[in-house]
Amino acid sequence: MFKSNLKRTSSLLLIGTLSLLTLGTAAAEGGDIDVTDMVAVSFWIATAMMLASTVFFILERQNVSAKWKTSMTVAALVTGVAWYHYTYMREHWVSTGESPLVLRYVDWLITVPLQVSEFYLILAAVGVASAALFWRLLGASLVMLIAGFLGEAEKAPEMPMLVIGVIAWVYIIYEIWAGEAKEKVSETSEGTQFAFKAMALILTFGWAIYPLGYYLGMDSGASDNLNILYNIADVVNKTAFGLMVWYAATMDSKSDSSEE
Ligand SMILES: *C/C=C(C)/C=C/C=C(C)/C=C/C1=C(C)CCCC1(C)C
Repeated sequence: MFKSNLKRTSSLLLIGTLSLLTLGTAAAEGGDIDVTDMVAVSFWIATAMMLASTVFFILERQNVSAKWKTSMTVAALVTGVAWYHYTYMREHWVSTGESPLVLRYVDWLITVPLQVSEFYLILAAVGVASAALFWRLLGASLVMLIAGFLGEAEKAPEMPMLVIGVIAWVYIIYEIWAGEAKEKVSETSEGTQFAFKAMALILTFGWAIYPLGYYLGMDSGASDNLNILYNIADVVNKTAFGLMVWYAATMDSKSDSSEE
């Protein structure tokens, strides 16, 4: 009892300190946005969602059983890193009206590997994933992101880069739905099975929003569509992804405590 109160107090202190440290950047200048600027509104909503999710995942970490704690930490890191970048991306959009291309890809370059690690961690903890699977997924996601960046930055032709990116993404989907983890996962806990299913669905349907945004943004001057879709996609794939992990964790944590 005392110990868990202590833990809770220390995590609240941590959050409090972090919030104070970052308030300056979070509440950036240029807070005025045009009411007709839907892209700016979507940047603001995504920023707030990322912050709220981060706080939620950190606090809820206390309520899940030990084996899920690392997964909750990684979920909080994903939304936390995204929140940090969103405060700048939002500012970039509001003050220039242009896509925050570099910031966006810097964020993805950190958060996508973190999510791949999350996927691997959950499966590796129950012995159904090999390190080789992790490296294959990481490699494919890097190919996907680098192709996307080169295309969007107009350092390489946009359409071929989209095709390369999509091939890498389809390969990831294939690994998940038909690869080595698939058969073995049915022997694991209810929570792990749920997390696996949810992640497979998110990587297939949630991730599909990104190539759509890229495609619609290829028309120069269509950066509104691209940014709104990317912002929605980030909320779905980071917040919802973390929530699925949290839900899976609570499923297992409940059955663990009733066994005691
Ligand atoms: C938190 C950020 C996430 C989960 C970002 C995911 C990004 C993608 C799935 C991007 C996919 C793309 C393709 C499939 C084709 C090429 C263009 C990209 C990079 C937008």
